[in-house]
Amino acid sequence: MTLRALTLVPDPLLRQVAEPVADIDDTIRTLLSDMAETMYDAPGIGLAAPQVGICQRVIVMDCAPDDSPPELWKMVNPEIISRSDETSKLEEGCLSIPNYTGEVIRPTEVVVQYHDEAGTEKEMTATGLLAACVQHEIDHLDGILFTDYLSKLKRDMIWRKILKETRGR
Ligand code: GNR
Ligand code: NI
Repeated sequence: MTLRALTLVPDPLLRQVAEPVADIDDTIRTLLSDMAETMYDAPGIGLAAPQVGICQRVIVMDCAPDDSPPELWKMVNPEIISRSDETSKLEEGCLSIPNYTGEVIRPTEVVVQYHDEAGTEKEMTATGLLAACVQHEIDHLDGILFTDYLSKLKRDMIWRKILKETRGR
């Protein structure tokens, strides 16, 4: 297992739409393990492949509380196939946008179809933190960041600061 370098804003890679994975092979399985290691090391509760510079539709998540056993999810080509009408508001952060958070409103429950690392098609129903996380990760695959959901005022404030901090990098 290898730690991979995190892609940070304002890298344009974070705005690309990731390609579907055609073949779930050892390269993808290695990517999934490296992403899991990178997520735990950060630490974070989820990670999408574009955040390690790979524009493919691959995500990992573990939203289990620190004092319970790990619950690692590895998903290839995840797709939300249904969303609840009910919504929840949660304070989100992103490993690619260090030091900023914001409250995001999303469907409370989603059903996700995906392929596991063996290539088997599966479905999962997520609620609570896991639901917010899987939506946040799938957004990354579509070039969407949590700041896109904030008010224009908050979004402009965050991006003005980010561009100032990263000027000349
Ligand atoms: O570590 C993370 N925490 C988090 C908190 C609330 C909602 C979503 C997340 S995902 C984030 C890690 C990350 O940036 N994944 O893309
Ligand atoms: Ni993120």
